[in-house]
Amino acid sequence: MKNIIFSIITLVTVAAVTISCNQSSNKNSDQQANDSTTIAAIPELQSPTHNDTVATVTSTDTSSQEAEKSDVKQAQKFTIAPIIKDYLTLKNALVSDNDQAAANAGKQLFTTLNNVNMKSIPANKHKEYMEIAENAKENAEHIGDNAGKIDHQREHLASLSKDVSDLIVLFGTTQKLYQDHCPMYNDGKGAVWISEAKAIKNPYYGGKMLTCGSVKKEF
Ligand SMILES: [Cu+2]
Repeated sequence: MKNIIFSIITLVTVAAVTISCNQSSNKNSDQQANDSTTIAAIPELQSPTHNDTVATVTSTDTSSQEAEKSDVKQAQKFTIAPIIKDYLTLKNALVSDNDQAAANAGKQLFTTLNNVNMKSIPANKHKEYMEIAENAKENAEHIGDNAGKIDHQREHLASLSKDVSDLIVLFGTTQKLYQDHCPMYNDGKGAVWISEAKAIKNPYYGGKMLTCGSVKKEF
């Protein structure tokens, strides 16, 4: 295995040096510095090949490596789609001034967030995801517990919508989504929400001011 990688590195290094040499036959100290930069970058460049080789060679190997491979698969599969789905149900319940449906959707969203397998999230996004998800869970829980208090549910929607926006920025979305803005909510401080449709339907005022607001961003 090491020999194979070493051979590949050697080949690539030779290729890199050859390219440098073609550019100029004068191998001065600057160029030597360039060459060492190329070499330093090689392990990273080689990693996809390395992984492929490992996967082939160890297909009959230990269960820990099998687990590692399935983690990689899960990481590729992670999507915020189930979170978005529950959020949109909640948001639409508040558009319809339906506090009970909002509470049910809040509970569902809380469960969905709790069921996220952290192993499925790429390691470099763990910390940021955790911070957003903790806040989102608290908002979802309060919305779930406050049927009969729609104004309080809407206060939590304002905070939850920021969390969902952050998740979209962090993980992307395959579904077309809009970030809308209501300038009046919270004593004129304003609030955003995420919508699946371009037409404005304001979840902060519902039937009282259904079309108040505008599209700020498209995802
Ligand atoms: Cu609350």
